[in-house]
Amino acid sequence: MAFAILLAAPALAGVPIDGHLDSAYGPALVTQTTQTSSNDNPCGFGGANALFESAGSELDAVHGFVSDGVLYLFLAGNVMSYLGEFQHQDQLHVFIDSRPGGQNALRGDNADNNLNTLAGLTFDAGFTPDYWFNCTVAGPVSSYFAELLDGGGGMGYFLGHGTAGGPGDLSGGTNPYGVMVTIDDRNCGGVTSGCQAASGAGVTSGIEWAIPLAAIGSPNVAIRVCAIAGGLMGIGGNSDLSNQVQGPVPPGTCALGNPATVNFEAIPGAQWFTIDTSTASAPRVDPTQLAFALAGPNPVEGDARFVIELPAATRVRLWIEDLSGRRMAMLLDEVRPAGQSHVTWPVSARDGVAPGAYFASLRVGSRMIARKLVLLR
Ligand SMILES: [Ca+2]
Ligand SMILES: [Ca+2]
Ligand SMILES: [Ca+2]
Repeated sequence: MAFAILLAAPALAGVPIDGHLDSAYGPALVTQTTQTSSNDNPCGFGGANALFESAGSELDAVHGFVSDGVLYLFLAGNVMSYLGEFQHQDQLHVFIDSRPGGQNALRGDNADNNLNTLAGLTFDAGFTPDYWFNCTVAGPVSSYFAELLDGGGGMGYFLGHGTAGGPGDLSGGTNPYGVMVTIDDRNCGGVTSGCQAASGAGVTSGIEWAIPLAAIGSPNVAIRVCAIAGGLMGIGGNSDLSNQVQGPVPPGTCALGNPATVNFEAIPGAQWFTIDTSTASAPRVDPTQLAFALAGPNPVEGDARFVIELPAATRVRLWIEDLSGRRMAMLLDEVRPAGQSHVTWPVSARDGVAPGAYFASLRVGSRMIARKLVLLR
């Protein structure tokens, strides 16, 4: 090991965001019971691009848990990518009901980003989603977010672009809470093509999210989630929902079609599932409050100690670089909980690092803070 990292806070039960099911998720919360109306993805499809090319969409099962203020959600399956001349790219929609109020029937005046093509979609009675997360894959992963307020007009962002297959980072958008997502689109198991009974059990690749609870109103009770695969027929065209919903629609249900005509209350079963967030402590916070400092004297004679204060659990990177920008050491690159974290760069890990001035740089989402430190040895 090139250097030691000493963290005062307990280790996280978080998982890598790479589109692969991890044992930490445990058994599926809900499993698909119905074939896919959005084509089955044949094994071998996409060749060298299989990581982000799929000829169909299916939501085979959902796994999820909350750890240290982050909701980890794994949707086993695949999402149809842009296929050249067919111009058919499916979208994955994740609706989260985590607080009172919300939109049992989707309004048409939410922050746009394709959400309003779903206007009129009506959920089961009592399911009132407050947040919408969406992603597509076409080489890069693209992800969007919107708030679903009773009166419409909530916040909405393009969260950014990421990379199929991980590591879940999104860039180029507005992502104050550090939401992460990636897709491994290679699944060719799970359900087959059609509308009849099938099982989605056993699929271990798919769409993986890390959603800090602060991004969904910091709930500390069970929350409810509905995931749907939808198509966008033609560039900028009308949306068209497949029968791939979680919780699932019953066997015999084919493509749902125009969202404005879809009413889950009229479809047997619960088109939602539950995740318990009560083990998480996630105070409502201001995402702009972030602190980073050298904890001991500067110049630094022995171990260099840093303290980070996060308003919400989020991905954090901390590294050391010299004054010309050359990276000397990576001290932290993981999701950290809300509150204080302590990081040490021990003198014993500084072989080859000359005495002199360096920068310690902290990156959280789109924010970066640099602190100058002087090493005496
Ligand atoms: Ca709600
Ligand atoms: Ca399949
Ligand atoms: Ca229903």
